[in-house]
Amino acid sequence: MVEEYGLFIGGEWKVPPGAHRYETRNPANGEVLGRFVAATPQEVKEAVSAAVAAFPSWKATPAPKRGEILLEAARLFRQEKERLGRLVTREMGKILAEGRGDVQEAIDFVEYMAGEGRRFAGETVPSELRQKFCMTVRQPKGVVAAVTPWNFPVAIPNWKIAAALISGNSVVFKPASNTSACGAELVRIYEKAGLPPGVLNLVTGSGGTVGSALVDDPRVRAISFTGGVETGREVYSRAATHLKYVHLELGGKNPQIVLNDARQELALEGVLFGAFGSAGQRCTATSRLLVEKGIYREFVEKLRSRVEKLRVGDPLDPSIEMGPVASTDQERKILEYIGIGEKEGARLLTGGRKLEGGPYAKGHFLAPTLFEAKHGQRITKEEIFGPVLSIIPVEDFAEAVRVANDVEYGLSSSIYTRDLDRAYQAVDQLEAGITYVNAPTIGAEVQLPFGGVKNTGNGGREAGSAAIEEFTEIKTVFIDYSGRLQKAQIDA
Ligand code: UN1
Repeated sequence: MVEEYGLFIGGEWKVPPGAHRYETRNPANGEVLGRFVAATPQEVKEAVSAAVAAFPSWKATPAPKRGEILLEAARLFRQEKERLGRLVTREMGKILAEGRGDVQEAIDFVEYMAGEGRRFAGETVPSELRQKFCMTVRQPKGVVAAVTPWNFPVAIPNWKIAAALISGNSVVFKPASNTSACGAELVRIYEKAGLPPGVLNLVTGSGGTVGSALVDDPRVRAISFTGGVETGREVYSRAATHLKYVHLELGGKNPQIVLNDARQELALEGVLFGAFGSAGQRCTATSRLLVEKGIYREFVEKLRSRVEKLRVGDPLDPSIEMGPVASTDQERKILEYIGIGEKEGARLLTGGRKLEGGPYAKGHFLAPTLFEAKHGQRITKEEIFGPVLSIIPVEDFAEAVRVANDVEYGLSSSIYTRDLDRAYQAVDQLEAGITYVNAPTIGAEVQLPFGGVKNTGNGGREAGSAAIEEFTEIKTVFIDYSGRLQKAQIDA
């Protein structure tokens, strides 16, 4: 039975008469998972109106009380972890352990934000005048739009929604269209947790229609967007007309550096997990491996033999290590990049093709792919977002850093070495928002800021201590209890 979902506007699930419908499908076997409303610009306006109406009373709700609702949502996410984890796997194809991990990341973050309801700190500083008190308080921005990707269909929406809600904003949420069931189920949890009507609204449909309507509606004061760099640029420039706050989390081309003195086995496990976890469909995925020449041949040979043994197949099967890629579009784009790699003369070490027949017949399965590439070839510079790793030999640490930095993105990065000096030098020199030492490029934890430099974004961070900054304005407050007019900056 295929579940039918409506839009969630002002606390009610609605299927507008004559609504145009679309479906999501399991990328492993084509099974239809849900039917959704392709919202019209008019319906997006209604959702924004509901959020506008709900805002004052949500803003006035004490932050600890908002936190109680979040804590209840976290409890429900925990209770539903298995069901939602399976849904993540069925709707976007990452293996079940990672589907559960996606939900766990949401639980971690929602709990963390619930606690923020009792902190939500400002600052107090002295005044230059007598009997005058100075402080800052945090206030919500207003109506915010959360526009989210399909690769973490439960975790990433929660990074945005939970942080926006604890800060007192009302939210209009647009999930990626191919993971709309995860989006809708997540909204049901907030509804069940007792969120007042209109505080969180769901509009499903395409970025072109629904996303655009949100970006262009002047009542939406902030947009938090995770997705591709081209869309990000368009969101940013269109929102600029209204001087909206825009948070962007875009691509990555994340390197793992392996120096001669690295623990090789550890570095091997790291790159396997970083490059082929979620079939390489993470912004943080390892897409370049830079190996120092002393161990290059040996390391690459070991890696090739490990990659050839990776078990690809039904992501619900616990023995499987890599599932399908998420959609027809993904499959097409990744195969296109594999073609580009071959044409540009990169050496295909393994993979490089679609898996067909038998258990693969109805799904978007690709063989995990290794290229020996030269820095500068397109596959070493552009984001592929799939199970394709470019391996690049480097002379030494200095060249590794130079190559690592010579791309337009700067999200995550990793170095494997036992040399403490080198490790710290990497922390200093790698142009990335995140650097791991002796750990893969993936696996960020929610209590730390997440984001990147260069074309990965526009300077913001989400999660961690940055989460509240993303969704609040600072109000500066002066309280003069002297009973006379005191003049700052004016000589007495
Ligand atoms: C993303 O790929 O967009 O660090 C987010 C990680 C995860 C989050 C990734 N915790 O890989």
